[in-house]
Amino acid sequence: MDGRADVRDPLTTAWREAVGALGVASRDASAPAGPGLGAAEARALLDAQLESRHTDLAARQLRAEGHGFYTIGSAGHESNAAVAAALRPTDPALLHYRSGGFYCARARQVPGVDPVEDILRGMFAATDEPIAGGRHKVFGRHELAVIPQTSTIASHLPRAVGVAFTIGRAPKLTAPIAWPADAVVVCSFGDASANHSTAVGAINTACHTAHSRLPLPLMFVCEDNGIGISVRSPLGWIAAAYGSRPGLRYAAADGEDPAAVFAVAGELADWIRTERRPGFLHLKTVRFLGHAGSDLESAYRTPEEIRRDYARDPILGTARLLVERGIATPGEILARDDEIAARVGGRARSLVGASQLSSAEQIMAPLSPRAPGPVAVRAALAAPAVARRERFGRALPEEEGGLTLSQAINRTLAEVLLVEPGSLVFGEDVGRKGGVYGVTRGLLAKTGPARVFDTLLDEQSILGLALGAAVSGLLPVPEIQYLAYLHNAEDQLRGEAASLSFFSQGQYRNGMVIRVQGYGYQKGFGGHFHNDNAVAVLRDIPGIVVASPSRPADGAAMLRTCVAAAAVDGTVSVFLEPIALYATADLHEPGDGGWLDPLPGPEGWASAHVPIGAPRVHGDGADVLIVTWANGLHMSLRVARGLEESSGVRCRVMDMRWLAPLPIDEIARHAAAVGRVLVVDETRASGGVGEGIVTGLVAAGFAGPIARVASRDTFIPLGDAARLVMVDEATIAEAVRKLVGLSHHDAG
Ligand SMILES: Cc1ncc(C[n+]2csc(CCOP(=O)(O)OP(=O)(O)O)c2C)c(N)n1
Ligand SMILES: [Mg+2]
Repeated sequence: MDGRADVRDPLTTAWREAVGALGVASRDASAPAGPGLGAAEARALLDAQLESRHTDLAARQLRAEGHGFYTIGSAGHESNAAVAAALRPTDPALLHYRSGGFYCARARQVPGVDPVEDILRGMFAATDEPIAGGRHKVFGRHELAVIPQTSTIASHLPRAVGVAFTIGRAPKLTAPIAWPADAVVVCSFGDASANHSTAVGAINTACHTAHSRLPLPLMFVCEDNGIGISVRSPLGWIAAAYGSRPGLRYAAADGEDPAAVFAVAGELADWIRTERRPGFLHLKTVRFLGHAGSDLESAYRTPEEIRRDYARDPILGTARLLVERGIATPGEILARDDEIAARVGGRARSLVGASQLSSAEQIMAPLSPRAPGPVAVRAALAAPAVARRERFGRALPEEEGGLTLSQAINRTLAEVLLVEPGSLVFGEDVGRKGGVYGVTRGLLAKTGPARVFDTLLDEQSILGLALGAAVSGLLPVPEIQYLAYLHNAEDQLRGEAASLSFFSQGQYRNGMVIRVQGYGYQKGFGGHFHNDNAVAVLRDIPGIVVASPSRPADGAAMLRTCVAAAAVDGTVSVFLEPIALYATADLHEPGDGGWLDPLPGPEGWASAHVPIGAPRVHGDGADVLIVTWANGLHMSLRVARGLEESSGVRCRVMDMRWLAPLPIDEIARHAAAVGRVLVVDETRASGGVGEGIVTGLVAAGFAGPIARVASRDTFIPLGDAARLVMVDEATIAEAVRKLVGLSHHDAG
């Protein structure tokens, strides 16, 4: 680490010996080093590669001494530095964990950034690391347009497609985006990762988009070292799989030949920039030093295999180029290596003991910042009266009288599209058809296809579009057609959307509102997948907001809140809509219109504002507090009326409205006032929302009786049998009676 020959690792020894053995050329040093690669650029390439290599070596050395926390490196992949050199520093980049050479090369294009410092601080989990601040070791920096990634391989590809889609869409939008109009998005990944369904889906979406003649300036870079941890990729697989995909231009280059990489990457980048179509760069590399520091490579590779790769070292390739073209002598190159080794080693040493995150509050601060005041102000903003009149025609929403939940959401989406120029509404069937349940009806016709559009049938790509649009500064409102199908794409929400602000300290945000249609009670229609009532996967995602309106007026107000929070705080909200209540008009009697709400006009939006986490209480009963939401509210209000009439039991019914964060303080306050609590949970008994409510009540010190009714731990069957496994009014009524001592069973 200090550059002395006697402590050099075999890899460094091998390439230095090979460089020492290179003959000295007599060429003119000012001659171009290759097509487009000037002498200065070639030297810069070597520097970036050496910086990356020595941070890897330093990580291993420090780990051996008990310092640092991360040893997955880029050694063998440093030819990706030439890819960075072929792009612009303003081209958004989403990088593979072995793209250290790319990162170092890009940093050279932006004054004032020291990539070695950044990478080392990441390894030490230092609080002053520029992107994640000690929360992870990632390549990321706002000044370099490098968006940080998670460790989930390939999970960044759908977002990369989304960013490219947004750049392509930008000329048709009035809202500005974060990237130059002619930017090319670059995303890199490994050869094993190329098989992940996330990668396959993202690449397919890119091809589908190009085939549809929509612009998508995106360069996929597959850094193919032929292996994924210990599993070899079949020979020739990447070329076979991606060499001739419709709409995707394929180019390949060998990492040991930096001039070729630069030329091929440059030509492909230029083509993507002009044609606005996706390209696939197959970058052939080797992997040195095993998968990570903890990986004993000799368990699955022979020493000969490992040594054979030394000849393909990209740094040796650059050295050869410099020498052959007469740009540098072997001696100069080795001296440069010593210099960079010493600098990196010195910096690494000085960072031992760098300060790390020291409190839970500090760690969590960037997770989900909330500014409720500005959110309330934003949520009350309306488009000018003329624009509204033009959009809605004869009847403004406030002039329509009582509306259903689906109508209220529809009118509010229309208002959002009017007042938030960056907002986009998209998903399967949301455009021409106007949604499976008509919730988005008319939006396409009034707003136009640039901002309201149908997507291809892939939830992962729908969320990827949202992730890309949001990180580019727009305000996506994607729709997932059914809750059951969110599971197909869950990592895009959990791993990507929810974590971006955390891993970038808010430097990158992706505020969005994901509308999801869900829950049961569709009168026996549809079976499990259209009646899915499981929300456990949403409740534990750190930082996200889960909104679930029941009444039409709340649907409107809460949607405005979520949109405003996305814009102001970068909040990621899941807006869970109860399908069974979309068209519900009545509450107690047929024709009573008890589930219709008139919507206020803009002058009433401020007073109708529903802050995140604020529940609504119906009635002031003092016998039992029923805590519920969504379909549970409709059922509980009916039960409450029935019980009051039949036995004088008076319930107070709380509609939580928000499933994350749960309004535990308010629940506990009303529980204390009433004394008995019934939780009516239409989701599953295990992992459902009720568990959180009961735990919260106990933790808050509530000592009165608590009962809970929930749906059964099963999938929902087709037909009338569905009623047998979901909470119903009879079960709710019986639970209330039991709580107040009126139960038939108790009466014996
Ligand atoms: C979704 C997912 N599954 C498994 C892993 C564990 N894992 C980390 S790297 C890796 C191999 C990746 O190989 P490749 O894509 O070829 O990249 P390379 O490390 O060779 O550059 C695996 C299985 C992961 N990070 N993410
Ligand atoms: Mg690999």
